[in-house]
Amino acid sequence: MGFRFQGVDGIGLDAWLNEDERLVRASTRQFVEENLIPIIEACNHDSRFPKELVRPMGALGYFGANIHGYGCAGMSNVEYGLVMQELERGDSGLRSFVSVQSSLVMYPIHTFGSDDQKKEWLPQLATGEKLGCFGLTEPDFGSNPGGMRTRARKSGTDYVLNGEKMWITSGSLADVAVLWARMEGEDQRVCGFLVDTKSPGFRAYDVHGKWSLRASVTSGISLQDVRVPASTLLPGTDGLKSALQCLNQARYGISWGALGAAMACYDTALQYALLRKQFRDQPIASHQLVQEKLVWMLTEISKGQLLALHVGRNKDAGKADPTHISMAKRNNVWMALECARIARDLLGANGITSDYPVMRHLMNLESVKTYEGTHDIHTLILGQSITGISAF
Ligand code: TGC
Ligand code: FAD
Repeated sequence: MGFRFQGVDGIGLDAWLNEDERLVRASTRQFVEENLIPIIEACNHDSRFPKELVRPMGALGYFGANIHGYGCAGMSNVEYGLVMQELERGDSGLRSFVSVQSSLVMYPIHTFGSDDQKKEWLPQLATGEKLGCFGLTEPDFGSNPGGMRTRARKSGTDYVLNGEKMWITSGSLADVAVLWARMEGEDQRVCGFLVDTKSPGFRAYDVHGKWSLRASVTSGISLQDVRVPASTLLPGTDGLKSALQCLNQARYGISWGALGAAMACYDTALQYALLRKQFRDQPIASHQLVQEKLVWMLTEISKGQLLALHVGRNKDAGKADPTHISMAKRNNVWMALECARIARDLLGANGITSDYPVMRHLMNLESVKTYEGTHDIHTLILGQSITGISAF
């Protein structure tokens, strides 16, 4: 619409960000404005992941941004969150890609990997020279990954992997897959493996016909007698909780990312409402019902910003609590989806077209609501925390 995005700050929250945080937000916003916004509608239309942005994002330090060492940027968790916010202001698909590379591939290697694994993979993943994916979900086990059927069998000094993973972001792009499998035999623990995607028996195939996250690659992975050396086992993994620990990182990033999508929708709706005239040649922004919708959006975005910032500050202080992260993911994605629906409504018929980003965000957010723990799974996580009773 010819406007340059100025950010959304309804309660003076900018004053709570330090100079480095504002700087990283500004540079990411500029990257998104110049490189993603001009191409994203075409990518979405053509169902194309903009792979040409991978190396530039690596050069800007977005991959594993909150990891220290190994060529990573060593940002704070709040800075990392602001990067996610700005990327998802552009598109949830690009933020998804960065989330997976950072929180679901580099984080487990950094946290559970051997020194050799860290040295081999982290620098190349940080630049984007190598890409990764994270395989936890299976066709029959989404919300309940503990039921997984993928198995790892010890064979001499190797392991042999068999199973199916489904809905895997970047699956067919990846050079390395962090795959979760249950050990066969007496030790039935879930373990993580770093699998070279060129290994014989590893096959990734893309999911087509998605009406959501069209600019992101989503794949199925089939593992048929994939023989991997014992050195591919992530030695620090200790059961399903290690996989869930990775999800905390990604869910944290999503709680910021969803704010970006909400801001894009709010900003688009506000600009539109000020220009669009109906009845007595007045802008629709002059109508009370329209103002109420804008007020609702800004208030909810502000509450979501407070939540994400508080969780981020706690995370930086080493006090991240998974239930707080669940609350932030659940609330902010719900809020963003509501903002997208309201913005779509305020744009009238124009709202359904790709002339505006709103419908794309709306469709993307339907996935974001489902992945990384559905809205209702986070309700149950919080319900269990409040009552001490599991209702899964
Ligand atoms: P449960 O018995 O409750 O827990 C097993 C063990 O894990 C511990 N734990 C956690 N640890 C760290 N962080 C968390 N958030 C944790 N939640 C649980 C727990 O204390 C226990 O430890 P221990 O020592 O007793 O063994 O496990 P459960 O099988 O009953 O499941 C719990 C449940 C339902 C909450 C969990 O399975 C869950 O979160 N389900 C949702 C699945 C999900 O989020 N999948 C995401 C897949 S990845 C993805 O979607 C990527 S999208 C990427 C993108 O494009 O951005
Ligand atoms: P189900 O678990 O079958 O849930 C269906 C419905 O039932 C939901 O509404 C859910 O809330 C509800 N439900 C389930 N159990 C309960 C219960 N106990 N009580 C009440 N309601 C319940 N996974 C990965 O491992 N890696 C990835 O990179 C990845 N990327 C993804 C990308 C996209 C675009 C999408 C859509 C998904 C991705 N996922 C990935 C998978 C995602 O994590 C799962 O889709 C999600 O965990 C939900 O699982 P499901 O789709 O099998 O739904």
